[in-house]
Amino acid sequence: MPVITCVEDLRRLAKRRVPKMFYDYADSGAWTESTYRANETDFGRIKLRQRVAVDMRDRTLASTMIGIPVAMPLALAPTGLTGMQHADGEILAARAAAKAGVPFTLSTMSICSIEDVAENTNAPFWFQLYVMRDKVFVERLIDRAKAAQCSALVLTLDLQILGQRHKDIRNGLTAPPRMTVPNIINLATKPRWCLDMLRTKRRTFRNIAGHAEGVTDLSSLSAWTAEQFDPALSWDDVKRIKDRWGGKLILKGILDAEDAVKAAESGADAIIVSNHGGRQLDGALSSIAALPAIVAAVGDRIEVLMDGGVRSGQDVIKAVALGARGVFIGRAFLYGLGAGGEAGVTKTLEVIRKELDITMALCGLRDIQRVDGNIIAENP
Ligand code: FMN
Repeated sequence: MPVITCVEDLRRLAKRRVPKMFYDYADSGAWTESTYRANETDFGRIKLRQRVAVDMRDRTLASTMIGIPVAMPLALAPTGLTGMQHADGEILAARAAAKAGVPFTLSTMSICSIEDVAENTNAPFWFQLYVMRDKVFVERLIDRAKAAQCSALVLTLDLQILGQRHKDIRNGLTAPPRMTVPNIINLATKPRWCLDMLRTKRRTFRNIAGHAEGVTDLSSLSAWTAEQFDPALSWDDVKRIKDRWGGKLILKGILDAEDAVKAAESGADAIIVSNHGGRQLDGALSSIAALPAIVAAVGDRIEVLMDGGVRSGQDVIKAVALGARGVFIGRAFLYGLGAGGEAGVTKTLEVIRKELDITMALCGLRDIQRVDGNIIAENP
C-alpha cells in the first residue's frame, strides 16, 4: 500500500480501486448533498483550545460505549453493500475492528450475513436492524442476531422511506440494478476487484436471500428489498422490537430533541445522533450541529452517540467534547476497505487513533473520559 497519512489518502486510493458504481454509492449524499457536505464542514468550524506545560505522559483513549469497553470511543457504523467495496468486506472490517478493540456493526443490508460474520470472526459484533413490512422476517432476523451472540442491536429509525441519490440513479444502482455499458467498461479497469469478487461466494444480500418469503433470485430479491422499508414505523414497533431482542438497544437516526426525548422514554440504552451520513433528508442539520441541543435535552437520561462526517481524530474529540459518549464512522472505514481490504480498515483506525491521541495531548488532556466542553475555543 502507498504511504497513507490520513483518511483522505485512503479515499483517493479507494476511488482508484473500487468500481465507480460502488465507490459513488459510498461517497455520495441525497440530492444536492448539502447535508452530506455540512456533516464534514461543520466539524471544521469548531476550534480547539491549545494548552501548554501540562503533563501529557501516560495518555489513555480507553472508554466505554453502552457499558462495553472500547479501546477508543469509536465504532464502525452499519453500511449496506459493504461487501461490494471489497469482496467479503463485512468479515474483513469486523476482523480489523476486533483487532483495534472497537465494535463493528453489521447492516441488515450487508452482503455477508450475520452467520458469515459470526463464523469467520471471533469477537462479538453489533447488528443493525431496519424495520421491514415483513414482521416475520424481522422477528427471525432478531433471533438470528441473538443466536450469533451479537452484543447490541442498533435499530435504525431514519429510513422509513428510501432517500434518493442522483449518482446511484445515473449509475444504475437501482432496484433492479442496470448494467450499463459505462459500468461494464469501468469494471474492466478494476481487475483486482473483479478477481476477488469471483473468488468469493458472497455477492448478494445474504441476510435476506433464502430467508425472506418469495425471494428466490436476484430480481425477486431486489423487488422485495425496494418495497420493504416500513413507512408505518412507530414507537410501538420500537417497544415490540426491544422486548423481543431483550439485550442492549441503540436507536439510530435521531436528529431532533423532541424525538430524542421519546427515544429516552422508550428505555433504549443509547441513541445515535445521525442523519444517515447525509443520505436521507437533504437540508437537515449536520449531526455535529444537532448534537448539543440533543445532549441538553436527554444527556442526563440516555447515552448519546453520534455519527456523520467523522474523518479524523480531531472530529472524534470534538464530538466527545460536545457530549457524545462515542462516535461511529461510516465512509472513513469504507474508504480503507476499498483501498486495501482488512489492512485498509486497520489503517483507517490507526490513523484516527493517532490523531486522537496527539490532539488530546495538545489540548492538555490525558484521559479521553475527561474530555468536555472546556477544550472548545470560543469563536472570536
Ligand atoms: N445506516 C444504517 O443504519 N444501515 C445501513 O445499511 C446503512 N448503509 C449505509 C451505506 C453507506 C454506503 C453509507 C455511507 C452509510 C450507510 N448508513 C447506513 C449510514 C451509516 O450507518 C452512518 O450513519 C453514516 O455513514 C455516518 O456518516 P459518515 O459516513 O460520514 O461517517
